[in-house]
Amino acid sequence: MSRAADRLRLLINHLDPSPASIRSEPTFAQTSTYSHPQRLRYTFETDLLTPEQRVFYEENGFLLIKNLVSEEDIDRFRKAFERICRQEVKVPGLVVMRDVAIAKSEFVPDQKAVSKLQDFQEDPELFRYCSLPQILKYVECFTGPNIMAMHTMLINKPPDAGKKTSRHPMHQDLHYFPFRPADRIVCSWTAMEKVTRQNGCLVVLPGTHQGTLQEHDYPEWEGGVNKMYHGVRGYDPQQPRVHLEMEKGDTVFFHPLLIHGSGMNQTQGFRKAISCHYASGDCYYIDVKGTTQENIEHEALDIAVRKYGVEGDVHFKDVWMIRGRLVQGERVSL
Ligand SMILES: O=C(O)CCC(=O)C(=O)O
Repeated sequence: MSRAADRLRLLINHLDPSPASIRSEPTFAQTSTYSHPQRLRYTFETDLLTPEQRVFYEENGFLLIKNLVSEEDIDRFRKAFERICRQEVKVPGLVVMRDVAIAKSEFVPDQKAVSKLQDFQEDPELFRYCSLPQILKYVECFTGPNIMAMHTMLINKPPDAGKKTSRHPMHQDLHYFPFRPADRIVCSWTAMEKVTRQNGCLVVLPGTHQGTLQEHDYPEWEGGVNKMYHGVRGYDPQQPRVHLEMEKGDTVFFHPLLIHGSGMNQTQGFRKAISCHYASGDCYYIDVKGTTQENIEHEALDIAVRKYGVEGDVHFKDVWMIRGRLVQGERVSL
């Protein structure tokens, strides 16, 4: 055990003299106890995370759990994805994205043309991912007992066509979200196959969740950048980074201020991952006018107007209220 974890165990034991009496059924809102022992700002005590894991997340802003989602579930998500790509099902609200390097004329209805699905909350099979009990048990450690699934994605990173467009620029997810507090938001990202540096694994800058939200914009990449792929402006590529190589079913949970992205896919295969951003049902919406998030607000509203044909009185907050689904506890204010 690390010295920090040792100190933490002592601290927790010190603050919680009768742990046995409060530690039954920790995943249920009604029975679990939530406390933030001193100096622990990002995680709750729910009896699931070890002191070492809590300290790790507090210091680094991410936590990787091996083998959390079964092969069987992942294979079912893959089949659901393929059905959507073949246009056998139509999912309300779903956004199907294609890599900027794939010209419209090359359109073929299969997964080769699809780089990402967003907003699959109306697809019962894919949305099952967001309600998996083993995922929610961890999510609860960051959000608390009321949990909303706010944003869903299945990322199908294509083999790079030589223009480096398969990269995802380094960014903070909070840039996209008009709700707070940031510490009660977490992303779960599950590898649907082995992910390596070769096929473009996630890259994170440990500890950056302790900073503030930075300005984001489209990076000036020669080969082009995918729609909505904003990156931290003035990002310094010399900063220490960690490549998260993962096996199928491994899942990483990370804070929305953690700077992260992913590299080029230099293989011939498609690198798949499924993810959900969760927020506490007690989070609240903010007005992003006059903040660095105004650029993404405009873009998101433009898309909503085109997609739903709504004009005028639609706000950034509405776009998120429509997407959000309660997966545990109560929808208090989101
Ligand atoms: O899966 C990836 O390549 C990165 C996904 C990501 O960071 C995002 O979509 O915000």
